[in-house]
Amino acid sequence: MVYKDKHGYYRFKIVFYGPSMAGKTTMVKMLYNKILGLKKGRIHSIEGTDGRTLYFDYVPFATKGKVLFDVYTVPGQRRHKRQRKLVLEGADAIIFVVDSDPNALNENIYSINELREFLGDKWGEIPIIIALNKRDLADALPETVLLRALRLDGPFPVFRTIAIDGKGVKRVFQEAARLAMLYRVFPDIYKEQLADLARITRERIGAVSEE
Ligand SMILES: Nc1nc2c(ncn2[C@@H]2O[C@H](COP(=O)(O)OP(=O)(O)OP(=O)(O)O)[C@@H](O)[C@H]2O)c(=O)[nH]1
Ligand SMILES: [Mg+2]
Repeated sequence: MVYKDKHGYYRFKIVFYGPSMAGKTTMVKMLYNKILGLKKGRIHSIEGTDGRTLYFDYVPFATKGKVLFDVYTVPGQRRHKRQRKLVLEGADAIIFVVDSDPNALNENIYSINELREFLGDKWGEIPIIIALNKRDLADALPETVLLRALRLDGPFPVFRTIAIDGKGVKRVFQEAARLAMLYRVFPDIYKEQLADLARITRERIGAVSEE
């Protein structure tokens, strides 16, 4: 939930969600090290010896205009379900990171279904930005195959990313930041945009348009 902190910053929470090994931590580290021209606090990462996230990553990014984004990643391994629910609490926008590796298809489906379950009524209301990651893989699954398999025929902006090179990561974050602010501060404008987003995604998936 957006709130004003004691330093006068409006704070928005953005959560990277998705299966283990999809590239969530890589994206946040890229944003932190290379991409964003924003002020940033210290990055916190709690990982196991295999580099997988155990609890969460967290880093705050601040704009000059007194807006601060609290950015988190969830731990993707199935056994950390409870932790994911905690990290998701109060999110203003979610970036769902899809692993384009064909071997990860089942994990992608498991993860998006879990997110649907956690969000309940908020599914399709809270901004969800889709990052199709690992587009550098020679055998990356086609975009339409992924979007259909994950049943992502809703108001979701879709981006292709290569997190290890930082490709597309900034655009994903900017869209999440923009939609988080619209969603919380200008809900009427946000609702209008949702309808447009849904239409664009339907077209991308190749479904028959209702218009
Ligand atoms: N080829 C390729 N590998 C990537 C890409 N993004 C991330 N990886 C690799 O995928 C592995 C997992 O990345 P992480 O960022 O740790 O994955 P995660 O989603 O945070 O995983 P959990 O913390 O377990 O939830 C690492 O070896 C990354 O280098 C990409 O775009 N292309
Ligand atoms: Mg991680």
